[in-house]
Amino acid sequence: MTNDAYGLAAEAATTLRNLTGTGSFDVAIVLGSGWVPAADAIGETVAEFPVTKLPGFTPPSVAGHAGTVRAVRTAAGLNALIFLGRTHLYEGRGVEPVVHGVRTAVAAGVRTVVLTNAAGGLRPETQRVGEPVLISDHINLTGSNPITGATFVDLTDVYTPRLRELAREVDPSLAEGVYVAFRGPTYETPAEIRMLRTLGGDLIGMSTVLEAIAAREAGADVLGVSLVTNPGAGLVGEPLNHEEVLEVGRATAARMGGLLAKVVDKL
Ligand code: 6GU
Repeated sequence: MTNDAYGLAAEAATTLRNLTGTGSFDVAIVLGSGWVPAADAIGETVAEFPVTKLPGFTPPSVAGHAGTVRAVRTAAGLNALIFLGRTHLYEGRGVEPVVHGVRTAVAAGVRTVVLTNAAGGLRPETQRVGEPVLISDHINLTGSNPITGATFVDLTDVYTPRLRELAREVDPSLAEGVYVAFRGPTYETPAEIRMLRTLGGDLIGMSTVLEAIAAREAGADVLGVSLVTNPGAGLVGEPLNHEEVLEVGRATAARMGGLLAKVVDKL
């Protein structure tokens, strides 16, 4: 057994290759809340199993997060690795389990990481519930970072411009926005939501930023897409709940699946 995070990811990648019979993967796709119903559109399933079969993975504790990993062959012949669910910082296991999937994927050959999530919309004047928004940049307010030590990773283009361009070719109606991450698990107060609008945020959630940082550290390109499932607290309407977040995903699965499949086919 290895006890450093990168060694554990390399071990998990070896197990992954053995369990899937796939020598190397090209792309990893992390499906967050609201995106799991879109999984089937991405390609033909080669193998699927609980993430806990791989060293270092913990079972997700959140409804709507299946906690499985699926190896897929896409129409264009790429080997894709799909995580149906993810570990969040608010689960209290620290930052390493949060980024272990991304590190494992990169250790298994992946050069492109697609991160999806359900997010609150901070701009209800221009955003509609059920709409996907490309992440152009992020503000990390989780209080955490997956990198320790004096490793000064450049985050100028965390969300690879070429991949955003490619996504807009697939769907020219896609808006872009800055994703703000809080640790959670509470949703924000209305005062926090007003603060985030002032700071230049467009989307608010509890995931993605740490995985994006880990992917960039490992040299992979990143595409981030949020599904706007509700407006931030106090902006309009009812108090927020997780069931509503999942319901929007079920209603929009076809569009989300089509978007992911077409983007992956252009890689
Ligand atoms: Cl409004 N806030 C956070 N932190 N996460 C969310 C959300 C809001 N809506 C969906 N996920």
